[in-house]
Amino acid sequence: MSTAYSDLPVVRYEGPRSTHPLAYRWYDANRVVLGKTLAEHLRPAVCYWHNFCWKGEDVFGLGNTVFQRAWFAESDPVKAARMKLDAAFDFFGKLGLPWWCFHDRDVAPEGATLAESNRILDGLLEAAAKKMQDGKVGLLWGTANLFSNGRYMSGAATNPDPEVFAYAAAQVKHVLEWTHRLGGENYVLWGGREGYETLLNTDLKRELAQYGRFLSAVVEHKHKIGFKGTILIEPKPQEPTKHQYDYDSATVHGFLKTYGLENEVKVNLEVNHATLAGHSFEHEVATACALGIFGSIDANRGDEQLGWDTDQFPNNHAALVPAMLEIIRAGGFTTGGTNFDAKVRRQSIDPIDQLEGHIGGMDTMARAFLSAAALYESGQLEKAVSERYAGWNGTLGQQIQGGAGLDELAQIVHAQGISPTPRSGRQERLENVVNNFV
Ligand code: XLS
Ligand code: NI
Ligand code: NI
Repeated sequence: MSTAYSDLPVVRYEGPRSTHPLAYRWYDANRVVLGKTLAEHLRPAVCYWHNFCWKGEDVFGLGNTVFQRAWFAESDPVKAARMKLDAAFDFFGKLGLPWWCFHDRDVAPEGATLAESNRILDGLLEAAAKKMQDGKVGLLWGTANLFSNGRYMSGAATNPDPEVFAYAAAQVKHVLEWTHRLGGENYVLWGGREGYETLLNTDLKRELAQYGRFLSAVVEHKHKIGFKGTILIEPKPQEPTKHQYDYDSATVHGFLKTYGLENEVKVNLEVNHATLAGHSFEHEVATACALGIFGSIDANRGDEQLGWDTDQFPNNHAALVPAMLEIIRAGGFTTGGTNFDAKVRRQSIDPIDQLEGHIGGMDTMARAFLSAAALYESGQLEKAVSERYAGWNGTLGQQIQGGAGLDELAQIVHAQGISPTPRSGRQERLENVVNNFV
């Protein structure tokens, strides 16, 4: 069977000096660092939607397919979905990356009813299961598309109409069960339309409660079917809604606490979603790690001049070193991984462009990881940080952590004549240390 990707070579690691455009220069999958291979540390995944579903359209070119792929030209939607599936697995094989991710509606077209949609999806995912039998590609996560169809225009779980809530629940049940069957490591919920356009027509309190109920139902069902993977929420502050409820790591954590789900659900953090929320990516990772909800990442980048989710491939490893360091400090991924939620630009119309986008993205993530691992192993930052907080291991620090109150602390200050002396944070020195490793 020939696909859009058949003529492309299998990508191999050739090292930093290679000038071959279709070789990895930094991603040496089997290289062992910090006790594990790079493939095990990064757990890279190729996403279905940007690669095989997006036709290169933009809002000024709606209905104008610029990517010529056989499955876009096929008029029978189920046949087209089969061709797309063959092409997808061909592409995964060329990259040699170990994981993939999908939305239900990426893989299969919608039918007239949910029952029909499920039947079509079953056929396609049975075929995907067969392709996965050789064990070369596993499912990092599955998810249900609860944002494209018009029924979800006012949200899925947070819709004012309970029928939409129920429909979304039924859709998630099916995809969660399939994710389980395909051995998925995680199940993702990105609440693209779980938010509001205007408060004038919105009962925010009610919508949050609906969302809490929905998420609890997902967790209950996960346990009912014995799914051992992690349920992940993917925070994003806005787009498509003006305000999205899953704004960032801290907001999601507060939400999970409210519904008693903080030990059940973690976050899938996307680089450019962090930027859109006004944070750095490392801030989002560090916050999630500190709050115990770090799960997985969606690797991509935005554009400094554009305030939306441009989903470009990461290409600046230095910018990602601080986030990688946070991931390493927190002990790395467990069920999570690095999903390339990234696409080529509209003018990059050839299949080879997609291959090169992933090669660059993979090398960027690998190089960032290697730099962060070396930085971590040098111990220089860890030493500086532990020295900075050393006082907390002393008597006073212990007293405070032991619950000393205002009276007791006031007494100590007066009795010991405490008068703190400010100390430099040494930011420039530490920035110079980081620069020695990028
Ligand atoms: C959109 C999101 C989406 C999720 C999966 O901005 O990144 O692609 O990753 O629904
Ligand atoms: Ni995104
Ligand atoms: Ni994403």
